[in-house]
Amino acid sequence: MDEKILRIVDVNFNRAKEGLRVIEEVCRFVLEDPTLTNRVRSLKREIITTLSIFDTSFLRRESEKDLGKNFLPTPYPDFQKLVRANFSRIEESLRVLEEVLRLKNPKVSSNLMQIRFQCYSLEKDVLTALLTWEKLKLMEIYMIIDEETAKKDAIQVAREAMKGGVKFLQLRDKKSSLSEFIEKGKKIREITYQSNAIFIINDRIDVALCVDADGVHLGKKDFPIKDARKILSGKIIGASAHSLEEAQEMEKQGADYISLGPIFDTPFKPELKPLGLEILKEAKKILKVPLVAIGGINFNNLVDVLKTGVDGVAMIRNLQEKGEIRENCKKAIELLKKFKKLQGASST
Ligand code: TZP
Ligand code: MG
Repeated sequence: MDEKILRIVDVNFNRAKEGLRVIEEVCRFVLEDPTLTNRVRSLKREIITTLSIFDTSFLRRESEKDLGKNFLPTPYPDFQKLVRANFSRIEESLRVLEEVLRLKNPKVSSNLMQIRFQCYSLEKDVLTALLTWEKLKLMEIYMIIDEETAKKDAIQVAREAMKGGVKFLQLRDKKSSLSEFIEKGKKIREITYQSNAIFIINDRIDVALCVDADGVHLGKKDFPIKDARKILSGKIIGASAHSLEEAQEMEKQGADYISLGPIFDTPFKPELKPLGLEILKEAKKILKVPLVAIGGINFNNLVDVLKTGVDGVAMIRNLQEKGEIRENCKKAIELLKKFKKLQGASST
């Protein structure tokens, strides 16, 4: 085949492989997602097999003469941008290969087109997973609104929580009618959007969809996680567990995070025996998804809970019962910051 065509094939083959390697590492080490990692690998294998008939030997490479070697790379502000840029490189390379090889080998060209389309859907899934991963990082202080505890309207509670700096908020409402639940949900969605906070609806996937929440939190008796996933594509699905076995089962069903509790006594779950702190350490060892501790967590035990290595701490009463919601939220965030600072200092 024409030397010039082979050179274009060599350059774009390499570019696609390099880009896929970057995506593979993000799926493997950042998202820690074996399914996505394997999808990236198999796409790479398909490209290699498709192009293996060409002699794109390194002997043909003339890197010194390549005009691209002096292009200045722009820095990426986050993983989303890095992943997007690398998918663009891969897709552009595949498109070049497809176009150039159409001159000589239309069969290979149309195979490459199929691969490019697979790449588009992989991109969507990796970016969705990354967005969920980024949102879940905000759950360190996870506030659950409960009007009865706050003795305030949920909208007011949400406003105060945002002023207090909370970035992860759940609306739990077992008393309102469905229409009232939706109405409150819509208003809190507006408020959380303005503060770039994550908004989760408890129990109801229909309400979560209707108000465009970031996700839903489900218990064992709620909508099954696997079925919820079919309906709520791209949304966070959290699940409650009351034992290690349940936590593992919920993870297996596809939960994005697990809340485990009650860790201490709480009037919300009088029928359940408190699990204590040790179970959190065990759960951290066996779960791959983020873990949230819940039940009876207050300013006195918060640091002990954080020391177990959990990814988030969910609270109702501690943030809403006594005095100012805004002040309570600020205090919890301050404690978390101090803890992280100390932890950072001790690990260096
Ligand atoms: N699930 C397990 S414990 C709990 C829920 C909803 C209630 C937590 O409330 P509090 O006031 O933080 O103990
Ligand atoms: Mg529930």
